[in-house]
Amino acid sequence: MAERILPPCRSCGGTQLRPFLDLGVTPLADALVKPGLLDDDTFVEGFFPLEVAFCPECTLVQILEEVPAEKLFVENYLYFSSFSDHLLRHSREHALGLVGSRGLGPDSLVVEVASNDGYLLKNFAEVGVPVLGIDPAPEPAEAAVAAGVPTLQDFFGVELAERLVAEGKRADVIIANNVMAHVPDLNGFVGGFATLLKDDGVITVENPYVRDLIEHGEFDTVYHEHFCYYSCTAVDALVRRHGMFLNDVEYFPDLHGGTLRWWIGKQEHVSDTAQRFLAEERELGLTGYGYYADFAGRVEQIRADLLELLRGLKAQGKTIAAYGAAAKGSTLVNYVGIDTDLVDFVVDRNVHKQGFLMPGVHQPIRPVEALLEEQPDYVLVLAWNFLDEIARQQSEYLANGGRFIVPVPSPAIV
Ligand code: JHZ
Ligand code: ZN
Repeated sequence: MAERILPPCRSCGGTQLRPFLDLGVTPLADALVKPGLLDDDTFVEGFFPLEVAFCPECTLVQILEEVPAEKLFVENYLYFSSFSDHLLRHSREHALGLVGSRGLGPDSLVVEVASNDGYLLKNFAEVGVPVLGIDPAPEPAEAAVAAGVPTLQDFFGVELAERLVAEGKRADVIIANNVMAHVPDLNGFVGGFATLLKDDGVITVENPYVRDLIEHGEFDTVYHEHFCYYSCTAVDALVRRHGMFLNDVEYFPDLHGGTLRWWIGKQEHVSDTAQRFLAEERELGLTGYGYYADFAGRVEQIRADLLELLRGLKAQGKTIAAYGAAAKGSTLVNYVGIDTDLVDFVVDRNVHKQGFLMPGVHQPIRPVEALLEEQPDYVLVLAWNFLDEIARQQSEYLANGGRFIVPVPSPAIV
């Protein structure tokens, strides 16, 4: 067999990538299907390989496939950040914290990359701090503008940063939440930060932590939008390449299954916390392939256990629905093979997703009220990261005898 040629690492360019998880071929996680399309003979749903690898040179975990960003974030992107109360609270606290600690005022500029529907920047705008959002997804970006958050509908990179600087714009604060994973050209992206940031400015980047992904079996957060899966070590190497430093780290265990916030600046003053995170990653072995080697086996076990659980319930004549037409939900149902024989429908609070079908397996997406109307015996919580928030909202469904199933870290009725 001919030797397989793998792409170079997205961060360091190294050519030694070592694959450790193969999720087969899956549809694009946010490519919800318009119902009429299934009757259209010309409709072909795209399926793409989904395989994860480790770079031994800079430690970055990444997928091998590169689906064009336009296809991911312009044509098929109905994710609206504002549908989670938890995320809105978390974002508001961060914004108000920055206004205080950085002394932001009418002469400052806060730029957010992947500003979505303005869920975060509106907090700065409310207290009179000038903001600029950047986001290529049409629907969320239009919602942001309507909410009073000036937004450039575009992808961020060095080129856009240079254009802004030429217009006299430099940022005191750059925020990039849940986007550094979404970037095919990582060095162009981080290079753009360096160009746009004032010398004494600060960047905060949030992203799910690869350590949580591995330790808690969160394989469903792997999908084509997520090119990369970060540790502090990988971020440190990446930003240093662009003359910046990872100066501090915060951890939010309950956000998106475990999220880190990295504080990055042009001057080096690395906190004890940041050093501790880096040291811990070395001790735990996140910097070597061995840490990832048994993950595929664990994922396979989750698949087998979940199928057994769902099939067992169906055999007893139980009805099952799912909660959350999340991107991660799409990976889960497609990889595990949860079709309409097992789960009848999916509910989601995001009105933009309702009426569509889940990618690949095609359950209809309905408003959350459908849970009380139909009172299915079980609800598979695809948005398990919001389990508490959802349980509070669905107290009536639960009081009526409904039960939740969570898929990870191991399938369980809760
Ligand atoms: P949610 C998102 O992934 C999008 P997804 C993105 N790709 C990313 O990188 C990660 O986050 C970090 C709905 N919902 O946020 C809203 C309710 O219906 O976990 C969403 O459709 N009721 C940028 O898509 C879905 O569930 C609720 O009460 O995997 C949750 O999707 C709540 C809280 C949410 O992420
Ligand atoms: Zn690398």
